[in-house]
Amino acid sequence: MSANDVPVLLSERDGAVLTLRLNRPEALNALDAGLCEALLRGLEGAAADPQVRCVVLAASGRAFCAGQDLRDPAVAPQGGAKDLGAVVAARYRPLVLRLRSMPVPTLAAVGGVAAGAGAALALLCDIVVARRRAAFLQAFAAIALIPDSGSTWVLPRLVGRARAMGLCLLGDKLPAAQAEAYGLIWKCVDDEAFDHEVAALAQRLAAQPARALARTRELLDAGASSSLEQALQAEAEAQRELGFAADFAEGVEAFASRRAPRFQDR
Ligand code: T3D
Repeated sequence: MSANDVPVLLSERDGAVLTLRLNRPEALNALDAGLCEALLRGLEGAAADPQVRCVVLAASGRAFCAGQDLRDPAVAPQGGAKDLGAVVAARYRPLVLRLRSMPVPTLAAVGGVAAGAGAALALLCDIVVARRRAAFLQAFAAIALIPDSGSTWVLPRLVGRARAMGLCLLGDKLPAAQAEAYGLIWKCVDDEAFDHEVAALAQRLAAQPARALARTRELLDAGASSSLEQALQAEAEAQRELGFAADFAEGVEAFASRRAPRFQDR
């Protein structure tokens, strides 16, 4: 809850889709301790709920998220320097690890600017769609910090070293259309089509085989830094597991019967 009893995170259910909506629009959804904690709890709840098959990360107001709340007394340098390493380890590490290991697909719906740790959280989702008016900002250099919350890991993987360096060192706002052209995000969507596109994509993801998708994420992440031999081994192990799972039988049966599959494994 915020000081005026408004929840800092809203949970909205539409069938098997859970939307977690950052809700501090007056602060451009900047992340303070309360919001980080609420988001972690929201993700943990979704991971534990067998009825949830897709999580959408969204936000209220004109921004997606302005990153760390710079007015938060835990980080604000006024009144004495703070241990930012401790803040990052306590707040962002668990959040990033939870987000990246969700048992269901994650979709970031970026409706406005995503800066600093806010950009990292969006870019760590499986699929990122952004409103045309949105932008991505590596805000760290402007305040003499390094990119954190997994940014140094995810950025070069998405766009390569040259673009990651340019984005981080220069700190220019990258408009959504260019983010799509760079391969930083899945899709830039016209403003008026955004809500419909997000809802449709979330429902599609929710109908997909969640366990196979979660394994796919794991393997793609691991494959980026493993040998071909290791990747082949990991693929064989995952395929063995999935071959014994009910969703595989359901998928093959649905294919043979020319009907839509009803996947249930997580
Ligand atoms: O600290 C640690 O533990 C390390 C962890 C770091 C993780 C990080 O995320 S570091 C990066 C922190 N974020 C930033 O540095 C971004 C700062 N904000 C901006 O660059 C701009 O505000 C935006 C590009 C996000 C939006 O620009 P614009 O022009 O649309 O809005 P604005 O006028 O700058 O901001 C509107 C209000 O939001 C304003 O408040 P006011 O004057 O109306 O009362 C502004 O101060 C406030 N605001 C914006 N960002 C933050 C913020 N308040 C607190 N924290 C913010 N990050």
